[in-house]
Parts: sequence; C-alpha cells; structure tokens
Amino acid sequence: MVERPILYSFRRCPYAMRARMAVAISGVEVELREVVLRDKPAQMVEASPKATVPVLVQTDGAVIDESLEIMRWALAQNDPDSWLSGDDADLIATNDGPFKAALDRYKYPHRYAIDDVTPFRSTGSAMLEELNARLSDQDYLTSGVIGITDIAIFPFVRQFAATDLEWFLAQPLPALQRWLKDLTAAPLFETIMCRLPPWRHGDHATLFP
Ligand SMILES: N[C@@H](CCC(=O)N[C@@H](CS)C(=O)NCC(=O)O)C(=O)O
Repeated sequence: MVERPILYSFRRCPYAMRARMAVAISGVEVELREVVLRDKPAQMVEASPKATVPVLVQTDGAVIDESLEIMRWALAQNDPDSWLSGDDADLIATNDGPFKAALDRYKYPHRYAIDDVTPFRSTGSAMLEELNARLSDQDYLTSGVIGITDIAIFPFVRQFAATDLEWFLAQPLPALQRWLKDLTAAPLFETIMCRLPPWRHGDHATLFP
C-alpha cells in the first residue's frame, strides 16, 4: 500500500504527456516520478517489467502501464470537461499504430537504417490530411470541444510537426495547424511540461498536478 498513486513519467514522451494531461485535468493527485529512459528506476521496472513510460502504481499496488488506460483511469474518477465523450478509439488506434510507425522512421531514420525519409513523411502526411479534413468542419477531432481523442493524438502530431517545422508550416493544413497551436498554447499543456529532476529513491514526493 502506498499513500497516493505513483506516476512514472518522462517529460518528452508523447505517451507520458497524454497520461499527465488526463491526470492533470482530473485533479487526481499522484506522486510524479521523472524517469531517465537509459537509467530506469528499479522500482518502476519491478512494477512493470516491460519498462515503458508512463507507469501508474495505484495505492493498492495494482499497475497500469499503458498510457490510454491511465488516461481512462484518471477520467473515470473525475472528468470535468467530459473528455470521455469525445472518444474515437479507431482514430487513436490509427495514431498509435501506422502514424507512430511512420513518425519514428521520419524522425529517427538512423535507428532504422533509412536513407530517405520521404515515404514515411508521406504516410504520416496522409493522416495529417485526414485530421485536417475533420478539423475543417469542427474545432476538435470529435466535436466542437476537446475530447480524449485530441489529447491522445496531439503530442504525436506535435512531434511530427517539429521534425521539420518549416515543411509542416508550408503544408495546406490550416485547420490542423490551428488545432495544434491551440492545444500546445493551452495552460494545461504548460502545466504538464514542467521540468523535474530525475527521481531517486528517498527523494521527497513531488505531488502532481
Ligand atoms: N503503449 C505504451 C507505449 C509507451 C512507450 O513506448 N514509451 C516509450 C517512451 S516515449 C518508452 O518508454 N520506451 C522504452 C525505452 O525507451 O526504453 C503506452 O501507451 O504507454
């Protein structure tokens, strides 16, 4: 038994970002532990041997080590802006599957021994066009208000855009560019991007949000 849930996280990880966003909007208090991926704490690996971030350890010791499930866990307790009503599981699955695979190859070609990133940028671009088409009719992906789908997807679109910002801003994707700008400029995003030193056993608890 621990006093409050523990969230192992890594500031720049898009999966961890979406988990922190849902925890932050829910107001459910957790202890936030910043992780260095090349030197993961033994306590985290013991809780989740697959050792990806984010990992949530509940007060009874139960572990959730998938970011979407952490989002749903937090929002099930408190969902002040009704994010759960904007849940498009298929679109999130497309993001987490083919889009993420293209993003990784576009952003880190050396990891995959890729010389030409163009095909991967094109694959990702097809999803960006689909998102842009949706956002041309409504402000957010599932309606006029933010939903879990927006929050689950935008950290990945942000990474894709930042890979070659000049290219991204030159694309005819005005609705998507507006959406990304709005979400990244929101105070909630600023809150979850706070910088923390890496957690070490024995440190004082950092409460979040
Ligand atoms: N499906 C997992 C994926 C999480 C994931 O892959 N996180 C990356 C960081 S962005 C990670 O921890 N990779 C392991 C490593 O780099 O050692 C989730 O949604 O939580």
